Amino acid sequence: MVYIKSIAPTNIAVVKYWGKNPKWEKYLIPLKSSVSFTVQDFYTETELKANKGTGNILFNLNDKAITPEMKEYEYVSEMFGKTFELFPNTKNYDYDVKSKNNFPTAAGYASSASGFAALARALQGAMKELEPDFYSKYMANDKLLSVFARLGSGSATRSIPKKGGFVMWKRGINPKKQGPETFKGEELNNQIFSSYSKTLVSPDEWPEFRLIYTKIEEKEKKIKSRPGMKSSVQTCPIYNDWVEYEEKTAMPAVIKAVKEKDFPTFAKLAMQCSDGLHAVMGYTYPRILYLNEKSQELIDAVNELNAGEMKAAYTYDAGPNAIVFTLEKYENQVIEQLSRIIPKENIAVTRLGKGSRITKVEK
Ligand code: 2P0
Repeated sequence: MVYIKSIAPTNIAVVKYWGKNPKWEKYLIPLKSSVSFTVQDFYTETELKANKGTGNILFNLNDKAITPEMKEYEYVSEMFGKTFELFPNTKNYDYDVKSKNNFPTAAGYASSASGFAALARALQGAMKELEPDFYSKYMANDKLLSVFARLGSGSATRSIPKKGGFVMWKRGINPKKQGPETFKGEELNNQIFSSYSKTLVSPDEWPEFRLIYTKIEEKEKKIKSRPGMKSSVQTCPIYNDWVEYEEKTAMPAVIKAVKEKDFPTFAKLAMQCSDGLHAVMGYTYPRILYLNEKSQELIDAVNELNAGEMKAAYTYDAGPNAIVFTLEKYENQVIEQLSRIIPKENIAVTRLGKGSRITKVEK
């Protein structure tokens, strides 16, 4: 038996992921690259026990047993299924997994990202103890681990890199390329492993950077990201243009602005990328709408604040809650402005943090 405890932070995308390559859907290969910030204070802690066995899984989320008929169980067992396929020695064990988030699940905060990253990190830790040869050959490398996390949930790949900070998830396979049926063995693995995450800017390179969480609504979202993005890929008429523009123009510009710590340029691009995502959602049939009236009020408040000088940028994912990016020197002013719309107790400030890691090992 081995007991591993791991931790993985959530991450907030600036250039968003919203759609899988239909030919490579099984392996969660995205249609475009994305970049995100690793969050310091919101994370998942996972405890994993592995015993000799045949790949049976027990899963507990936030102190609740997750049973096979539940959606969460389907996601977790799918991830294990693909892991058993790509990393066969992992199937020689039974797993007992307990996962806990320190923030609300499924309210537009990326809990699947930190959850699957923590699980992948814990499984890697277990293999290091139980199957050292297999581990050093196939699982020691964090690039591979980021692929492993991706098999659970796309955005989880961005929570893996140990350094955290500003992370890029490379698309890998070009959407024009053929599907998995045309590749075999090692060649197939090379394709699957071509889409991975790495840190571009570590947290200590931009210590003044702040992320402000605003809780507008705590309800679970109506449309889950997975079917939502699939519907956008299938029906949104501007989808391919959006991918092309972000891949070739917006993302390189965001990366340059973050590397140069050019906040005004970054802030404008960040808001446009968020608006671009919600435009794609709005042009999906049936229309996907995550923002509500309060979300729009917050957008107006941020624009008002930015009238003279760029001080803040909002970003929205699959929910009505905004994350606002700012710098330490503007923090109080931004909070003041936001608190006209949202009670102060629903505003939380955090900064850039480290990525996933093992915190305890017992044999
Ligand atoms: C992102 N989102 O880049 C985008 C922005 C939501 C909006 O990644 O199907 O939970 O498990 O790969 O990772 C949410 O999608 O979806 C997401 P799956 P995931 O952060």
